[in-house]
Amino acid sequence: GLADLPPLVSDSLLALIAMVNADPRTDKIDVGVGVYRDGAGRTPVMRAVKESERRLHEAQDSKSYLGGAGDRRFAELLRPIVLGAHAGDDRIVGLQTPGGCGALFLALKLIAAFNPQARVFMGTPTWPNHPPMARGARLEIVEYRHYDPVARAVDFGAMIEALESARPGDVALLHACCHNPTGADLSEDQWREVARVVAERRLIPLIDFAYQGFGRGLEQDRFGVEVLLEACNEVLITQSCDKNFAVYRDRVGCLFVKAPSADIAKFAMTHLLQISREAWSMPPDHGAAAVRTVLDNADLAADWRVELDAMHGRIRMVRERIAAADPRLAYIADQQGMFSMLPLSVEQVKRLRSEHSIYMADSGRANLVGIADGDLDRFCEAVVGALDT
Ligand code: PLP
Ligand code: TYF
Repeated sequence: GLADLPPLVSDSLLALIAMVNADPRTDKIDVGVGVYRDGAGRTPVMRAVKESERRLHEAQDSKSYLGGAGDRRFAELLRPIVLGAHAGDDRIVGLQTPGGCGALFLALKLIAAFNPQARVFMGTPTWPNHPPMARGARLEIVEYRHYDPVARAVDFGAMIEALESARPGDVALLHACCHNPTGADLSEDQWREVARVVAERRLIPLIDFAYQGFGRGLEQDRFGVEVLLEACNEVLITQSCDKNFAVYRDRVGCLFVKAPSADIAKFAMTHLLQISREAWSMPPDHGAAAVRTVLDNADLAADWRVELDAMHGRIRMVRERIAAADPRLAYIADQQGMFSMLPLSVEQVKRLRSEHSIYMADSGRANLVGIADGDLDRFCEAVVGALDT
């Protein structure tokens, strides 16, 4: 019966949300779960999204089913943003998914359907949902070290060594930008080298692209995607709009699959629709329709870019401020996206919670842009104090 179910460890990031909410203190600093916050500490609905929702509400005259691929125009409008120079390549097919998680689910299941022997190479540490999702697709995982905690940068030697040991058909799971949890991204030369090894070893790149626009900028952040599309015949890209359109709970994402030919790409799409039919049948519409409406209207698209660039600017500002607080934190200015690992022990992390109501993951991962402007000095002082004890 149900009592025979094995015990589980809960998602530690989601458990942290509950812990923050349960703390009655009013001076809490939440650098736990990864959501963007503005200088006032809010996660607002973006202006262009708000306006597109208004227009949708006015114009929408039906909520009838759209079909398994969801909003096709949504996926089409994302192509130039996500695929850049490869947007017109008819060997690449895309479909709407429930968030980046839905795209990852489909991608891993698709891989398992054509090659159950494929192993998924993952740099550690990685996003805590990656391993269970790969295991859920019954794929074996091979770990290597992504992050060198002493150099506070990518352990590129370990990465290349791991990829060179992979068998043809194995999967290289890569973070396109804004590595979660370390903030340590590949340089352009390193991307070129990864693409060379992945192509030479005939591996399949699975690129998780959840934070486009939060790293170096919208166009710069797809550098790795473009280089791998240039080098490889088979590429999977799991995209999320949840961060860069701030529509988190609406679950907006897209999976792009590049096949060796347009015919094979179309055939792969029939399998993607079969896998999604077994899970959710059709993705939820509203968030993707809102993103589509933004991208389909020049005024809204332009305003989205302005606001996204301002969010990116705040991420850079917060990083510079924290980096300037202490030489031991200087590396934070060289990293990308919302997250970095702070050099703290679990005990120090727990003391920051109890003594300063500062909440970060046990690993020391902090969502730096979670700090409101008015809390930045207090955050820096508390972290530097913790480093000294
Ligand atoms: N991949 C990474 C690395 C993430 O951090 C996230 C965050 O949520 C996702 C995928 C999934 O995104 P979504 O919320 O759109 O499912
Ligand atoms: O890493 C994070 O904080 C974000 C949000 O199951 C998230 O990616 C965390 C856990 C989860 C889904 C999203």
